[in-house]
Amino acid sequence: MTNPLWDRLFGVHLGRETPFLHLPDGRTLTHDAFLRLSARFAHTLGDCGLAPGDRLALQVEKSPEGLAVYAACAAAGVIFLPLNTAYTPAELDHFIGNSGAKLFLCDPAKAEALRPVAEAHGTRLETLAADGTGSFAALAEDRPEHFAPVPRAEDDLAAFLYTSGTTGRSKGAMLTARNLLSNAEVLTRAWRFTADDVLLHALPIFHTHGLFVATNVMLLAGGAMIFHPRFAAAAAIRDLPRATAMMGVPTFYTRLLDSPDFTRETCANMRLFVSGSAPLPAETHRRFEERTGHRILERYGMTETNMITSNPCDGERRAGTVGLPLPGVAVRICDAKGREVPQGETGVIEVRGPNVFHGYWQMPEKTAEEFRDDGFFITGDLARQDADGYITIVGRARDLIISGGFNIYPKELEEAIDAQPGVLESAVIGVPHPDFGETPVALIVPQGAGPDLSQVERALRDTLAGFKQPRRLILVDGLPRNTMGKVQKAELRRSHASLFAS
Ligand code: MLC
Ligand code: AMP
Repeated sequence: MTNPLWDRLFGVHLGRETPFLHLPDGRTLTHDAFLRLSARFAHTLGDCGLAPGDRLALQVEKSPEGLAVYAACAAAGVIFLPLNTAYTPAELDHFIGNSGAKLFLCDPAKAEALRPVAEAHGTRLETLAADGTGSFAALAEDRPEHFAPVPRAEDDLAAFLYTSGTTGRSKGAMLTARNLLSNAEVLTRAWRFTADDVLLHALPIFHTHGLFVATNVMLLAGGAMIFHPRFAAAAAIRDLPRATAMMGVPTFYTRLLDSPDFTRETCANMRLFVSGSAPLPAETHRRFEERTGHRILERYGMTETNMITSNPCDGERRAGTVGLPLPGVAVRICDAKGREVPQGETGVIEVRGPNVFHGYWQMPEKTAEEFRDDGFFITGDLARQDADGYITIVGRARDLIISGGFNIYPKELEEAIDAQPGVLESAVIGVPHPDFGETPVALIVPQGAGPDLSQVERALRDTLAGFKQPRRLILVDGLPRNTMGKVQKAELRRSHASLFAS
C-alpha cells in the first residue's frame, strides 16, 4: 500500500541533500533534513493519540517547523487544518469546534488565551514557536528520524481549509490527496518548474496560494524556496536576484512597484512572476512590464477548487484576463440555471475536475447547493470568455470582499456591527483601495441616540481578525433597497468608490 500525497511530495526526496528552504538567518535546510524533522513530528502525532483521519489544527507563525507539520500529517494520514495567524480566539472557537480537531498546535505566546478554546472542545493543546521551540517540539525531540508512512488512498481527505459563505459562518472545505496532487502536477508542468528553480516564498502557508500552489509545486519540482516569514518589499528586493520565480497576491506587485529600488536588475535572474487570489489590475501588469521587462502570469483559483485557469507560460499572457482553463479542468460559463451562456457573454464560472474539493465538512445540504447534478461546482465568480478561450473575471455573484488576498465576508461584519447598541442596521461594502485592492467600509444606520463608534470599533477588534476591520465606519440615514427590500450594495459601492482614491 502506498500513501500518494506523502510519496509524491515528500518521499521522493528522502536522502536528497539538496537545498529545500533558504531561511532568513542564513541557514539552509536540505530536503532530507526537512524530512527527518517531519518524521519526528509524525511520530509525535501518534504519541498525542492522533490516528489517520483525525484532524490537526495549526495556528503558528510561518516556519520550517510549521511546514514540517504538514508533511508529518501527510505521512501519518492526519487531516491538516492550517489557520490564519490573525484569527482571534472567538474565531478559532468555531474552527476547532466544527472540525473536531484532536490536536491544536498554537504559538506559545497565544497558549494562555487559546487554552479555554481547546478545553471547551476537548482538544489537546500543544505549542510550536517560529524558532522551532515549544511543547510539541520538545515532545518530538528524541523521536526517530524515520517514519514509515501510513497507507492512504488518493481519495482520502488530506486537508480542511475553512472558507466563509454567504451565511458568514466558515465552512470546512475538504480536500483530498487527489485534489492537491492533480493540481500541483498540472501547475508544475504548465509553469515549467524544475529542480533548478528557486522560488521566493513570502506568502502565508495557511491558505491555498502559499501552501497548495507555491509549496506543493516546489515539492513536486524538487526545487528550493527562499522562505520569508511574510512579505516585505525591501526583503523581497534583496533576495529576488537569487530567485528564479515568485508567486504573490497583487498587493505584492503594487508594493514592489512603489519602491524605486525595484528595477530591471533586481529581476535579472527571474524567469517567472505569478499573481493570483485577487484581480491584478491591468495597469499594474503594464507598469510591471515597463519596469522589469517581465509580463506577470496571472492565474485564477479558489480554496474549493485549487487552480482553475492560468495564462500560458510560453504563449500570450493577456493583462486583465486570468488565462485559459488548465489541462484536465473543465470550465463553463453559465446562467443562474446552469445553462451555458453564448460565448462572450457574462455568466458564473462553473468547474469540474480532479482539482475540485470533496464537499463541506458535515454540510451535505450546503455542498449539494453549490454543485450541479453533473458534478460542476458553482464558483460564484462572474466572467466572460473570449473567442480564444481567455477568461476575464468581471465580478462576483457572492457578497465577498478580497483585501490583500484575504477574503472578508460582509455578513460576518454586519452581524457583529448590528449586535452593538445604537445600531439599527448596517451594510458592509468593498471599496477600491490602492494597497489592498479592496477594503471594507461599514455604513451604519443609527437607532435612537446612535452607536458610540469607538465602542463599535473596539467590539470588532476584540472578536474579528485585524485584516477584516472596516477601514471606515460611516453613519447614514438609511440604506437603499430594491423593490424586494434587498440592500442595493452595487449602488453603495458606486457612491463610495473614490473614498480611498490615491
Ligand atoms: C494585514 N493587514 C491587512 C491585510 N494583511 N489588512 C487588510 N488586508 C490584508 N490583506 C493588516 C493587519 O491586520 C495589521 O493591522 C496591519 O495590516 C499590518 O499587518 P501585517 O501583517 O504587517 O500586514 P502586511 O505585512 O502589510 O500584510 C499585507 C499582505 C498580507 C498583503 C502582505 O495580507 C498577505 O501576505 N496577503 C496574502 C494573502 C494570501 O495568501 N491569500 C491567498 C488566499 S488563497 P492592525 O490594525 O491589526 O495592526 C486564495 C485562492 C487563490 O485566495 O486563488 O489563491
Ligand atoms: P478563496 O475563497 O480565498 O480561495 O478565494 C477565492 C476567490 O478569489 C475566487 O473565488 C475569486 O473571487 C478570487 N480570485 C482568485 N484569483 C483571482 C484572480 N486572478 N482574479 C480575480 N479574482 C481572483
